[in-house]
Amino acid sequence: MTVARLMGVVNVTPDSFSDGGRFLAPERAIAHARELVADGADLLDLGGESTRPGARGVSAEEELERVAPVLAGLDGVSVPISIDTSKVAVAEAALDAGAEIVNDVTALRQEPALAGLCARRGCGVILMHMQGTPRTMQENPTYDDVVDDVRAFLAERIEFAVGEGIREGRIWVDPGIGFGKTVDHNLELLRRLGELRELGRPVVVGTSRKRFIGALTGREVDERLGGTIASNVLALRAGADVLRVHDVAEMRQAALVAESILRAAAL
Ligand code: HH2
Repeated sequence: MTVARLMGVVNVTPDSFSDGGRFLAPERAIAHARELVADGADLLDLGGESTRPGARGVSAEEELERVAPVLAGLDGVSVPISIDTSKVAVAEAALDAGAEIVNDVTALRQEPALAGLCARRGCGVILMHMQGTPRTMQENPTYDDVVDDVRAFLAERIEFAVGEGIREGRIWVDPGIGFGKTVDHNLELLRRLGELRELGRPVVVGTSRKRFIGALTGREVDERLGGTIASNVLALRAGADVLRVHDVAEMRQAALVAESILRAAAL
């Protein structure tokens, strides 16, 4: 059994759904990122654009202005940094500044040239499923079978990425919890997460503090830690490889205990 890695979220945005504005000042984002590493993050995901439902897009210049000083301040940090962007200009500057992974919630569709950049740089690439765009994705998401549809989409995006020269071994996939999905779609994807492993690539999952947890519990965004941990522990059991979370210390403890139990069961 593999041990899931924890990806700590660092949002340098004024409007992220769970922590918007808290870490917009570079020094606060840098301090927070270092705290996440001390708490046990195996990698960091740094984002300068919110993708929450209804979010407005930002220009590459604005996005870069937000993330560049944070990347500079994290020079030499002990874990790999992923840049959460769909833009070539932002990804390129971030890779120049030491990022090692590009996390694209549009799976190389918004700017297909991002594929060529990732191929040339040999960086890691996260391909995430989203139906629609952040502005429209929650209007009326529909699927024949959400798991089959997401798996087929990711298979097609892997093929595209490999066709553009990205080594298959550098690709991770993500079902995009909350991106063009109803509560039931999210639950079905988490219940059947193991089916995404058939793609043969590591599976990343991001449930942290998301709206479906609020819908199930009636809790506000800063009160969803219990639901976040439950969903991630079950994702871990289903074979998730990377858990993208805001609350690294609590998730590290939960994962350690869950994995110890599962490992004993596997002996
Ligand atoms: N979720 C968010 C952003 N990026 N990337 C991947 N690979 N998977 C996810 O589930 C995912 C993601 C949304 O969460 P957050 O960053 O907390 O909020 P916002 O987009 O509002 O900044």
